Amino acid sequence: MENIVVVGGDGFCGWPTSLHLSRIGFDVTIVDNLSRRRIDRELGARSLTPIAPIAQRLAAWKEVTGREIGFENIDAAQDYAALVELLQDLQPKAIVHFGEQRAAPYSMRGETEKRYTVDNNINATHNILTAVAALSLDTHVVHLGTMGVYGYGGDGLEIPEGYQQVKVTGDDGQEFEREILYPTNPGSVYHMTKSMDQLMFQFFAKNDGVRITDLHQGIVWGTQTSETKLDERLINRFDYDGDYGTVLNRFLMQAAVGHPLTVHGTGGQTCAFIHIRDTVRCIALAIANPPARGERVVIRNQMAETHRVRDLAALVSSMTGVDMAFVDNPRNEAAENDLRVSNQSFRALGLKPTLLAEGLLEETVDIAEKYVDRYRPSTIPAASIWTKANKPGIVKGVDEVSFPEAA
Ligand code: NAD
Ligand code: USQ
Repeated sequence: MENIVVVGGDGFCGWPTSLHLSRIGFDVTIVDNLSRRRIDRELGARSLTPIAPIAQRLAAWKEVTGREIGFENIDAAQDYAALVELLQDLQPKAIVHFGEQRAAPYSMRGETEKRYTVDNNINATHNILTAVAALSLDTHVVHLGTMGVYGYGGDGLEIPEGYQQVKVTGDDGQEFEREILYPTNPGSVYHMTKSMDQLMFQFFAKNDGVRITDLHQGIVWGTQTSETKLDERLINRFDYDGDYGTVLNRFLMQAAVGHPLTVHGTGGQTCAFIHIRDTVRCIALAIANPPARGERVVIRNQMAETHRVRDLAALVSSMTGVDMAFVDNPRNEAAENDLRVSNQSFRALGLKPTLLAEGLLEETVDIAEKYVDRYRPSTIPAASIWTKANKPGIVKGVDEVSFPEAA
């Protein structure tokens, strides 16, 4: 049986991935320091869905399927010796690396959170790569990166999968061809750490021959997979608070309680999305299709479709009858952007993604409305402000806002 280590396997993407990989026959060991649960307590937030403690989750999985998933409470950024010992012992076929602080707003709260995000994310990635190289393992490192490394200032150029052919003109007018990492343009300290991860991957692939796949993932929506649905103790987390709640989850939760949908600015930001069921499938596909030793880092864009924030709000509003509110944008981001992204790589591997239109109702009825009693109103405001010039969100009437491209 082949071992897979899932770093961050107690989190939103990591938990359903661990279950799926276990179900398809891998021996899975989760490495997680449970920092995400700690941050929830720090913020006074909690998942809308009642997630069980990790020990109960694992016991339930064994009870329901007869399969065992191991768990090690290791901080991948700080407990290097423990990480090395585990990898030496397991000699995993792959390490799936989800173990980073992933909220852009949390990473912009203040000095403490900025420094924590950089320390945690950079060290975790570097420790994993250093350990794999030092132990001379043939392990495939599969990292969850983000579409945000490309920036969201797009003007319609299709974003390629990680690399870009360029021509550089030399002093004497001669043209040189180069293939470079697509220029990064991070929009938060969190996204900046993902840009920095890319350079570490490039170096360790070149210098140590580490086999690496970097998945540039869009915003993940949806909650449940076929595995997490098997028993309520296996339920996945659903974040809707101002730091960790992603935009669609926030709108769905707000609609369930009749709170106006908090559209930032004019809602002209276009973002990439993928359902959690497809995240899980993509990771299995990435594991099954590793780069050869010595090959450059494989970069795959892991997204299904793009949507403009105000269109999402309008969709949720039309489904539920709850109004949209246009609030001052707490972020420093382009007010309007186009986004076209290539996702050829996963489509060529056979991915047929779930689209928003197919899953939205299930999400509303089975999650937002079902667990509405667990909602904490105090966690709705987005309290993290990108730059000092920005003021906290003020709800404006729809009539006060101009819509450059409004339908
Ligand atoms: P999450 O916060 O729910 O899960 C991350 C998990 O990693 C948590 O369980 C946390 O306790 C653990 N962790 C963090 N630092 C660790 C450390 N130093 N050592 C051990 N464990 C540690 O986040 P998520 O939504 O599951 O995201 C997982 C990964 O996918 C992240 O790297 C994120 O950047 C990426 N990603 C997420 C999304 C999304 O929409 N959720 C989109 C694109 C990319
Ligand atoms: N937004 C609103 N109203 C809200 C919340 C968000 O209008 O109440 C807007 C934001 O201003 C932003 C967009 O919605 O323009 C997306 O914000 P988000 O919080 O849903 O997503 P983001 O901050 O980009 O981060 C999430 C994950 C992160 C992942 C990233 C993928 O938290 O881990 O890397 O999505 S991507 O966006 O492709 O970079």
